[in-house]
Amino acid sequence: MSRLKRVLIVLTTVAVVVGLALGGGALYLYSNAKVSTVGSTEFSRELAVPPLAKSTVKSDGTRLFELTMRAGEKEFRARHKTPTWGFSQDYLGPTLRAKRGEKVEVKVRNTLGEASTVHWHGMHLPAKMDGGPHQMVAPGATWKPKWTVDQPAATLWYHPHPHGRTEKHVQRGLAGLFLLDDKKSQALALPEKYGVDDLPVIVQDVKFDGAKFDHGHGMLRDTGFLGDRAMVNGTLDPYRTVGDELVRLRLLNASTARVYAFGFSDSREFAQIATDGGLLEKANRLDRIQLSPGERAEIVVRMKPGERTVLRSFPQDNYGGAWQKRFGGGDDTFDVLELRAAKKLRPSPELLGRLGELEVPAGKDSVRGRYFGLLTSGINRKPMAMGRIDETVTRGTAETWTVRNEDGVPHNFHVHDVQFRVLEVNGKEPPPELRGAKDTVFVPSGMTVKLAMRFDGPADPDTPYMYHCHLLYHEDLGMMGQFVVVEKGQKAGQVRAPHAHTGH
Ligand SMILES: [Cu+2]
Repeated sequence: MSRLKRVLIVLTTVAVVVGLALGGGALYLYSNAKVSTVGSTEFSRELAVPPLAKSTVKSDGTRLFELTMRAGEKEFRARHKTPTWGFSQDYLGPTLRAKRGEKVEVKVRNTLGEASTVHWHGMHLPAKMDGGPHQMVAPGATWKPKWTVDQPAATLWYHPHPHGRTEKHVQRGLAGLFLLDDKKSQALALPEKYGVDDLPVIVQDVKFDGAKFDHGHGMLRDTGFLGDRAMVNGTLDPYRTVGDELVRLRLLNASTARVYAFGFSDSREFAQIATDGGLLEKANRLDRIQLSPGERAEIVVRMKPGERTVLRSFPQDNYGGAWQKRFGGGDDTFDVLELRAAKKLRPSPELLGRLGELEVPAGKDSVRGRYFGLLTSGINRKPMAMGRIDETVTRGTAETWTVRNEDGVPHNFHVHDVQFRVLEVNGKEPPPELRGAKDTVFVPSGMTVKLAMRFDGPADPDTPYMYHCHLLYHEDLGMMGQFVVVEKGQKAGQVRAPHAHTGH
């Protein structure tokens, strides 16, 4: 045998062995990346319901809330004390609640060892009050944003938004609900007894390493952190006993990267009554609803006396190719919350007729269009820069924004200050579950959505609002841009370097 031949045989053998090892490794990672908690969830703890935040009314009628960002610890599992962060409690925060037309003020105190912010997700409010990365609250400082609630009844939420640190701050437990009511919503015959037949369902996926949270991303997880079990309102393996025929669930995907497709274990139908920004015009009958991080949906489910059903998240078919689907969590199944109906149920009125009126523009009065190409490396190929204003919009005008996922990875798109209408998904009319006011929309690989929104101000050329991917790892990497609202003819101003509020 010639020397060359021997060398070739050795090289080929090495290549085959390395190839098999890599292939085997990839196969091992692939098969281990799928998670299902069906059958292993015990539903052994009663679902906690976040308390309603106490408030006081000042002499000028302003409703004043107080939130303290603080460190704590919580026994999610017996005898394991997990270090956490929360708003005025160990983990998560109380539910703030206000009415349309009300003036609200929130005293936000930061007792953490590092600066953070509180963003009012879904709220229409002045840019200085938005709680984005330009409204940092230094350790020991207090920030007092105030605004007038001027939008329809909705399930909104609040969470930190420090540039580059949002994933960590939310994962440690900083999140809470902000419910809005209005006269029309209060006149409807919907389940509305908070914590009784109207349940907040804040869904997060978590992973533990001993007593601590494990926030590691794991191999090949391009979307960010994915946990191996679901938690609701800070309760693991939760069940809730309900005493009414109709139960309203206010679903919030407060996870940092995981997308859920909610439905019930027996595939029963439910009625969707609201999207991110409030009530739909009429209820949708569905058996699944997909929510990406930051999105909300209110659903109403009918219960029979004595029965049990499980809110489950099912595998998803629009989650990209086999690889993306597997490593992005699209093949996973989670048992989320067991509902246990009492032996006797209070009768609930039927859901009939019109629910809400959409206040989002229909696209016909849009004065201009803009394009946003989503790539993990940046929106329109520009990573976020705190000192750069990307877009300038005119107060009082409507626009149509086209958002396209140009990536192989799933993303979503969230716009601050406004609610938008989804005009089109891939050139077609959107599915019924997206035909409401939205502030966050899932945009899987290759998808294009057209969104219509109106910028009602107030104008502030120097303080930007954000638009970004709400998969928080992506947001932290720089999948974010800034826009200002200006008066007609006015130019964007200078964005000041971020500074932390130190006032008291
Ligand atoms: Cu993204």
